[in-house]
Amino acid sequence: MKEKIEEYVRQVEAFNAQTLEDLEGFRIRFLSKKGIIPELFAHFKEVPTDQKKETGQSLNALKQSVQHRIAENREALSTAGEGEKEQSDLSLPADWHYQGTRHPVSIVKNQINSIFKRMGFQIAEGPEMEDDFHNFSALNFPPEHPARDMQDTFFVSKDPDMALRTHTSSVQVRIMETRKPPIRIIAPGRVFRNEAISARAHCIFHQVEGLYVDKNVSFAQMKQTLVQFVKEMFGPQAKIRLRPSYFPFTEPSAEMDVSCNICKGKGCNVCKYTGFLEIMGCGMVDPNVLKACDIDPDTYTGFAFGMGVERIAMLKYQVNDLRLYFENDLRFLQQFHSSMD
Ligand code: 2NL
Repeated sequence: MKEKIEEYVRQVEAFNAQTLEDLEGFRIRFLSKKGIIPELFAHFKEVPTDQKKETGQSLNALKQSVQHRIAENREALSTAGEGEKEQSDLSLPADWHYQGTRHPVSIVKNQINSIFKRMGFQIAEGPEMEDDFHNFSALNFPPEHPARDMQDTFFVSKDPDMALRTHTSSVQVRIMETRKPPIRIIAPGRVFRNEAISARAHCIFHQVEGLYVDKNVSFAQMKQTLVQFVKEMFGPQAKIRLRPSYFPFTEPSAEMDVSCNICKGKGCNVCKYTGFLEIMGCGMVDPNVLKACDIDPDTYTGFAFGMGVERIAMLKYQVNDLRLYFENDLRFLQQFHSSMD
């Protein structure tokens, strides 16, 4: 077997196909199911024990050199003839070069940021991987809350528990821990939830959350802030509606709807004949959250809100399949333009 292998090594080294067909023939001769290499491996068990190590090594080396030769030869064949290409017609127009465009999620996120910036909110950022305290405990999630379940959250490590943040509230907790009121911030960013991907859900999405903590901050101020946001985002005709809701981190809590821009509130299949579309959650910061961040809830109050950027983009652009926002298909992305690019 030793001599046979040596002979094949010489053949492989000397081989140089001029066409892809020859190269394929070479590949079949050595590597196909009934080819030389599998056959040698099949006879390997007959090799005397004291020669097994050496023979095994040279057999593996032969196999590698065949694979290497094929790759090298294929590369040489595909670059052959490039010399001729250089003489192509220089008077032809240049190949089309695609200019990138701002992603629709970025366009909408920038627009949200800029509306709140003009109302005096600062932009805050924080880590995407969070500990249990900043993502859950400080936000008044009880120990057995279902959001802490592995089915809902991407955990990175156990003890200490680290997870990909499920909302950007964790950023606001970090700001409240380190700054004294007045605090007026928005926290835009990526968030992660362990969900099956569908037209309506994605395991990564973008959020903008807002927080205002000071003396005498009221629910009425929250409402007017959000009315102003909606009018700038959707136009001066836009109306809002607040419905009672529940979040662990706010009390009282509300869900906010905006009047449907398609049917102007008359009712259509986009708003399911209600005249309104749900766009965000909001409420007064729960005293337990302020306490967890060392802010005295008897002196200070606050309001907070959160919205999904993709959801706002879906309403604004009437593109109702969430997956399109994550596929990076240029035919989709190039349809969005913004003056804020
Ligand atoms: C939603 C609802 C909401 C908040 C987020 C918040 C943050 C802190 C304290 C209290 Cl630090 N609240 N954020 C409040 C209400 C609702 O988000 O549907 N988001 C997509």
